Amino acid sequence: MNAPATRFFGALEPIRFQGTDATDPLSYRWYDKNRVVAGRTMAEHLRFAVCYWHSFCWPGGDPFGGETFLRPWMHGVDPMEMAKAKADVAFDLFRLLDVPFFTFHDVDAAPEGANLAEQAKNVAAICDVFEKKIEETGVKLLWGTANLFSHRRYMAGAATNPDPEVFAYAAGQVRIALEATKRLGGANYVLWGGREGYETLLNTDMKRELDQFGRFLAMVAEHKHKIGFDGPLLIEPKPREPTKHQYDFDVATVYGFLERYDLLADVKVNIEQNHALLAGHSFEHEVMLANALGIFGSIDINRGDALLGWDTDQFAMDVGELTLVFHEILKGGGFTTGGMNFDAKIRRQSIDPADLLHAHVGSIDACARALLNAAAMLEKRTLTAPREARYAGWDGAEGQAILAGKRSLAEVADRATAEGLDPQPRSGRQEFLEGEVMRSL
Ligand code: XLS
Ligand code: NI
Ligand code: NI
Repeated sequence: MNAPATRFFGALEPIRFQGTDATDPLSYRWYDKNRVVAGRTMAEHLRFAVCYWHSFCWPGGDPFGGETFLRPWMHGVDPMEMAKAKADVAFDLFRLLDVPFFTFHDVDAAPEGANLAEQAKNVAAICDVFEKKIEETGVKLLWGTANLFSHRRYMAGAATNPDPEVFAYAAGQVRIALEATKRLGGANYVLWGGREGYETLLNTDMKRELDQFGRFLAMVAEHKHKIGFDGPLLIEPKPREPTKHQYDFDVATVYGFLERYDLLADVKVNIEQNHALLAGHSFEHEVMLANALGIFGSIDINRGDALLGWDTDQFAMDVGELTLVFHEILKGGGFTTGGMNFDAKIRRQSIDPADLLHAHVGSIDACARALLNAAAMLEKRTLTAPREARYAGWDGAEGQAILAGKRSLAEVADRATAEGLDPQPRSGRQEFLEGEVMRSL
């Protein structure tokens, strides 16, 4: 590794699995990448990715104060040289954490162009750098994306902007980012509609905006096929922030949108814990629903704060919650192209390079513990057996006939009347199940 990267994290060796007796805080106690759990290695199950934006681009500011991190690669004069220095540090972190993937927005990695031609040139130059580093390190791209929310041109949205010229600029930016993702062998392409929503209905035509958004995604899907990009497009639901209302509100809303605009064949969802909470759902709710609807794609792993109503994007450390999430992920068959992207940021006071390491190491181990717990619960059928028993009536001949559409309302009602049905309520056994989960952690 070259000099600036080595200077930033010091002369550390990659973090290794050392077992639960280890005392070194920079070791994995549970994440043993080669350990086989439920038919796959932990690395194959978890498919961890480090995100570029929070870990290397965010300077530690908040609405009340500026940067606290003072990263050397944010304080140079030549933007392209700074981008290259940032890439050195980023790939050094990937190496130290021994994670298989990374993710980035176009403007995280490359200096933002003053126009689309310059944007294409800058992204291509960073792709040259990334291509070499991917080749050298074996770290792969989980997904790429375009930032269609930070620049002031996007203040009223990108695809949903009232000005079609903004739509056109966004199309230009997505084409560049999608083609870069393909060039770098990315497994998916993500679209988070950060400002695809509204601040006030007083100036908004929702029907137009939804039609624009649907058309935009259809164009992205067409282009994906045209260039032969194999991975799915992933929409990342979020109900608000920065807009008051975002159209990709939650998994259920996104499903309805994809169905209406005939996009289900090409688009799945990238679910984020903090976004689920903002929408009034639990993380496992969003995963279970995406599996039920057949649109589960990938995870942005982080956590919100129960006392704060915004997207705090903290590193996920709650093994109990993660166990329930992994239970649903494994039950659905696990990841295919998706993975666990650390869309999480260290706190404003976590100013040491080591804080970036501790954040990822802790969260990686939390996910590994959750995976082990979830696999054991599935093996013992801790939740699946009681769930199946609860719905067993539906597996009988009459239940199946109803579901298959072989009974009318009148036929069902006539039978219920003739047989004098008097069904008795049964316990939902919630506390028993909560105890079972607790005993599995
Ligand atoms: C913001 C989103 C964003 C996406 C990528 O809340 O989580 O970081 O993951 O654009
Ligand atoms: Ni995210
Ligand atoms: Ni987020």
